[in-house]
Amino acid sequence: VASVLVALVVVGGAPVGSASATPLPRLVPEPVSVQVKSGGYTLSASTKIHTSPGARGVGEYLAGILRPSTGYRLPVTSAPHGGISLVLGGVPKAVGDQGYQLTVTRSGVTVRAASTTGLFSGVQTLRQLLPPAVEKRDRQHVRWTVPGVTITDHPRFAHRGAMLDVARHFHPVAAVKRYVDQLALYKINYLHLHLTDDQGWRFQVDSWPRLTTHGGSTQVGGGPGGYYTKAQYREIVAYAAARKITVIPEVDLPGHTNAALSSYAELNCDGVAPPLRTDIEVGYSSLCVSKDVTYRFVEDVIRELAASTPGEYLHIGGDEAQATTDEDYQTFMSKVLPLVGKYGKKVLGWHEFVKTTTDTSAVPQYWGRSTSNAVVQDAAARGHRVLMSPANKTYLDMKYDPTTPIGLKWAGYIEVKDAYEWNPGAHLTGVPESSVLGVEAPLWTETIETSAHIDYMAFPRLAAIAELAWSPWSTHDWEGFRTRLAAQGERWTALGIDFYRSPQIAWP
Ligand code: TNX
Repeated sequence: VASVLVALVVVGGAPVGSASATPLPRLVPEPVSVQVKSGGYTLSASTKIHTSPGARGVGEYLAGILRPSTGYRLPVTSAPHGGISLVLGGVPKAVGDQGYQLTVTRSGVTVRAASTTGLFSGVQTLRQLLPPAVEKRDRQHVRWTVPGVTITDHPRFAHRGAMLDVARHFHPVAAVKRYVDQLALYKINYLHLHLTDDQGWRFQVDSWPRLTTHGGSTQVGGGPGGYYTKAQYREIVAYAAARKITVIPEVDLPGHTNAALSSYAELNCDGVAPPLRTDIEVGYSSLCVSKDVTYRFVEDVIRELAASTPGEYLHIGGDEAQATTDEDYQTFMSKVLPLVGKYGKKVLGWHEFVKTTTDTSAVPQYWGRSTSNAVVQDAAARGHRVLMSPANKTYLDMKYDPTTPIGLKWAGYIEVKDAYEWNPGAHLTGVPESSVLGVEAPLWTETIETSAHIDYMAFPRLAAIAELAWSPWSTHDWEGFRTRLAAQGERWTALGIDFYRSPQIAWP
């Protein structure tokens, strides 16, 4: 009689049971616990996707991934049966709001979670358990077997983010959606859009129309730029929401505002509008802190942006305000931060702004290179949560090495191992894990012009940051990560992502 249980291996602790004939699934981010069993479920032309009431959207999303490559109909039904089941409820408390359990036996696949967000994360794991060819958009002749596993999983940090700078180079709606789809695969749940900067204003503001018609009309290098209409912005927000990703809009203030200053002469202290800028200098522009019109302008922008934002955060920038005196910066922030609250939102900002507030709901985003920072440490001690984006670890616009054809290098070269080998919960002196809200990987776009550029800079490093943000620190292991990342490469190829083939990884 053949042994039913071939192997039982628990990832994240010591291996249990006999050495496995079944390879461990190569997942990113690594789940909290994976048990490999014998057997497995093979999809067929008659497989159905059963969903609990309220989870139909997740079922349709899964079907949308599976149908083109499998060629199966995969109807989404509410009648319980074998096949694939997405079930709300019946999970232990430890799985929490965002976690899930996934069980695969010969008769089917069951994902259980307390929320559709948890089910969606489970669906991403299920996707990665299928052969990489599942990502292709035309029919593949492959045996679609999901290995027998029991997975229990939940995130280390509630906030797992990526930022895209659409100001330096404008990235059209389709490019943003493509990035959103890629983020979803790695369980990232926030997309921060850097909507305004010296070179361009990309969010339509009805009360100040020249911000986009003039301020959005160019970009770094002098190309035509562009902007999102309110309807297009809504489309991005809805597309992200359908993938359980919340958009965080950023309006960078009071520096990084040349596009606005160029659009409206009255916003300048001297009443003269400067020309549009298409170079990559920073630190030369500032709103006029002493003028009343500045605060009417900022309030109009915040009101319209908040009305387009279902999420809880507005990002007010606040970085590199070298053209604003310390006193003016303090004055400006003390007037502007309460406006965010007035329109029902919480403040996120680049970390330096946090010295201007005692409101502990405001979140500083740490972007420095040092492992100690007095402003952020003091903020954590006062009770602020911190979003971690250390530039020398998480900045996806940094070159991998001196040969990288695009990207910047002011924060150093960042190879895959550099992006992976740090601990967000212990990186900054005086900022313990309990003070860390999460991790975000920013992608500034001074040199990033196209989706192909985004793909090349984000992959593989985005996967490293996503794992740091999701997986328990106890599973952190460079050798294991390298192996699992190599398998992701096949998936990226199937998705048409032309990623950086880091020599640190043994790509197949
Ligand atoms: C610094 S990081 C900036 C951005 C640049 C970026 C380029 C931060 C808050 N500000 O204005 O685009 O470096 O890497």
